[in-house]
Amino acid sequence: MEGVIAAYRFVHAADVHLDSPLRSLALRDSDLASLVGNATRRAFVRIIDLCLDEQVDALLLAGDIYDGDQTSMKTARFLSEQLRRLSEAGIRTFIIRGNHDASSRITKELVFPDSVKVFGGRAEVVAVERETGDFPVVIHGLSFTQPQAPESLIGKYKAPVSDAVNIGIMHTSLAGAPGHDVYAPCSLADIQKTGFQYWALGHVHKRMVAEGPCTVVMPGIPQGRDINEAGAKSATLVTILDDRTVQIEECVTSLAQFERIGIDVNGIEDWRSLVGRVSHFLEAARQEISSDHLVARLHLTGTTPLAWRIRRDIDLLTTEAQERASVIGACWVEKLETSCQPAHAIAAENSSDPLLELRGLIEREVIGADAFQADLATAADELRKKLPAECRDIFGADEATSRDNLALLARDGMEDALARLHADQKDEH
Ligand SMILES: [Mn+2]
Repeated sequence: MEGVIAAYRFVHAADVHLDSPLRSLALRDSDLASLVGNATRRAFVRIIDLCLDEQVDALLLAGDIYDGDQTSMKTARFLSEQLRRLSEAGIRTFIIRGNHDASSRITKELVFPDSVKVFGGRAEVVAVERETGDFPVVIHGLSFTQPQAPESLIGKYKAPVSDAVNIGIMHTSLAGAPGHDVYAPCSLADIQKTGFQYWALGHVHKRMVAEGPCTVVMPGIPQGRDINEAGAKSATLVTILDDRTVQIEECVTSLAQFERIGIDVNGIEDWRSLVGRVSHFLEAARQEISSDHLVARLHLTGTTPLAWRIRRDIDLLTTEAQERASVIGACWVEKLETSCQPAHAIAAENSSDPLLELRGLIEREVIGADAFQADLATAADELRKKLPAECRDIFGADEATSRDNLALLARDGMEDALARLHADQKDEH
């Protein structure tokens, strides 16, 4: 159309981690395992579908398409097929590599359609083809070739092209994010000072958006892989309007979303009502989510005379919750936890119940004792040595967190043991 300046539109995604292996041992249910196992691919298909539906100009992938050196040729072929769908629709793809792609040899061998630009180890700026009269758009990219990048990469990018809309793609841990390796660290302020209009970031799996003269987006992983990547996950649809202002829209891509659900069972006295309450919370959570499937971790709290039984029969309650979930549909329970307290434990300080006395004794004399703490730390160290490198933060990444978590585990162990003793005591009567 004459006289009308065309907007520039693209989808920005990152950290697809295609075919990432299942990380949760809790996913023992084979149907759930296959759902979550295929979800990274299906989320990626959704990203491609979004590009096609919205007829965008390009797809920007800001690193970690693959999950690491285990990537198979099958995964690479899947990626190539999907990108060909874009190519056939005249949509370009711009890719940088992330720390997880660096160790994958296949990325380097695979031949993509011509419409796909994979940035190399030197910063480059690519001018996008536009109609005469449209504002010029350039895309800056850089793939760091090593799995570690201890220094900021911002300085390596080229200066903004004057008069053009400058879009940068970068893989970075920003100022640091818990659970993520430090990678090309830099501050948000430094990024905003570059004079670019949009920065397409990747690496941190949690979404972050900063708007202003320079829009900076970390879209997060498009499909969570375990409870630590909970919530709906997305890609970002970006429109640069004819006046060059940037508009963003979050588009959900996750097929299944992990959620922690706290369930207050305070005052519930019979098993049937308990299952009813759990089912009610599951159904409400299922209604609320924006992904197709809910994968729930349930945590029961409150004071109830069922506290002992919940703890002792947690496997049965988990199975009941899973059955309710399957009736609700597209709903799964990956784990059920309890921190419920028995009603009388609080009131009966001077009770003659030997188990309550024992509980008080353990709490007062054992759990807090230095000797016990030391034994616990030694046992944890022994266990940690036997674990693969990626699991060594199992009790926490630093000493204080680790100590707190071990204390929680010790308390949990005490409750488990008491629940068993309580059940045996009942059986004798
Ligand atoms: Mn990364």
